[in-house]
Amino acid sequence: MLQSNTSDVTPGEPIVLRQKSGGSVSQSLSSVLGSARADSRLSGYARAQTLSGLPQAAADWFAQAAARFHWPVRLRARMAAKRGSLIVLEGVDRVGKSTQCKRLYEALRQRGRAVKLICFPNRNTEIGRLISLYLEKKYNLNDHAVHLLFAANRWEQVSQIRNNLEKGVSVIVDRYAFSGVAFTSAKSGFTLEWCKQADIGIPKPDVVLFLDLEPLAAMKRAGFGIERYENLAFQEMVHQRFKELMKDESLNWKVLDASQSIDALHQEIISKVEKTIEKAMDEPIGELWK
Ligand code: Z5A
Ligand code: MG
Repeated sequence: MLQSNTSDVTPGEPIVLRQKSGGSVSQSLSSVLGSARADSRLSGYARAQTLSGLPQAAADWFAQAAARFHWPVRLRARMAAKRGSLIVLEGVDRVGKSTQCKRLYEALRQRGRAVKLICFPNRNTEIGRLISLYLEKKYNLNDHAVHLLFAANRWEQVSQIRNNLEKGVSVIVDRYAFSGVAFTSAKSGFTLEWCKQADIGIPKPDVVLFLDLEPLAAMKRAGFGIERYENLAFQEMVHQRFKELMKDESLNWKVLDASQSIDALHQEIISKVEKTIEKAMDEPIGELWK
């Protein structure tokens, strides 16, 4: 018989399962999962979030086993959990992406959703530090090279994003590959197609919320004009490039009016995101532009 080490489960913490009669849990699970998978993925420990990535037949088996052996309610709930959603916020500079990402993160947490917030560029990695120096105009880089660095900065977080989604955690992303393509292709000599290549295959967003505001209005907001790219003519070109990317109907673009108040925009975002989370939980994780 299986027993767990805890009467309650904190999201993200391992749950230790033991057989009362001696044999390992992985032996017991191997009859369902196949021995290699059970041993390598569980090896005596069952992470509730790992279980959420299982095929339906295995998930059903766990649900039945949980009921039969009276596993704690929250453990059962997490075993039945589905995948999280990848939610991207995009737009030209100063439209309120970071403000809305934070509001969304807090709102989803308060509603009891498992959620992570990340942003690109992630300036905390080695690649990100180089990008940051470039944006602050302290370091010059070839335009092709810096484009590839922005893409590499996303690839270095792909497994973390995927792991979170698989264990039922939704991931909010402040700028993604669309910024990469829009900003580089706004420079002369770059096509959208060339710019997309380096990001082909990263996790596909379940929704891309485009905060739409004319660059002239955005540049009147606080903080505009400090870094590289922050000038009106360039931002207008970037805005055009985003519009071209939005023609891709294989992606779930939602265009939102970013001139409205922070609260009104937040309400619109949360309602779209709740629908996305409910819908995406039963779908496989996609690969961008593949
Ligand atoms: N870049 C690239 O080239 N390639 C890539 O692959 C990627 C990025 C990922 C740095 O980005 C640069 O990198 C960026 C694109 C390029 N280039 N530029 N220029 P960043 O994300 O680090 O940039 P940032 O400094 O955070 O600015 P931002 O993201 O553009 O701003 P925002 O996040 O959209 O806005 P905010 O910080 O939330 O709000 C700005 C101000 O407006 C602030 O004072 C708010 O209080 C105010 N605000 C927000 N919402 C409202 C509303 N609704 N009404 C009135 N005022 C508001
Ligand atoms: Mg921002």
